[in-house]
Amino acid sequence: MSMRNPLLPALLAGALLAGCGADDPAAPATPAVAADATDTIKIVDFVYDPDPATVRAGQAISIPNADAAPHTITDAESGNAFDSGTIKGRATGSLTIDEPGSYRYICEFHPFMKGQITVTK
Ligand SMILES: [Cu+2]
Repeated sequence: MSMRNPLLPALLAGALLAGCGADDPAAPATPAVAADATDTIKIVDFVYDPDPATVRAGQAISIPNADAAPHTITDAESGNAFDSGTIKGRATGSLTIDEPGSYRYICEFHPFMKGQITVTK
């Protein structure tokens, strides 16, 4: 019996190639919903940041308003699913959304201010 197996190098090479090939599919996109979630939406120069935003249901969102003007974060569709109420200039508001979903919102005072928020469980 010979130790030399003419197929062995080919088998090893095949195993190595298979191992390499398996690396790419083995690196799936991490479900980063939780990591992307924020608890703060800033308002600076009449712009919401981040936009779009992802938050967790029931999580209090802090809304620091850096402008002199008052702003709100108000549900753009029904107008009453959520509403931060008036956040005075240089003040910080707060908002909690309990119902998971994807929402568009506006500023009640400046309807040209638009944002999107995704609420995850
Ligand atoms: Cu505003």
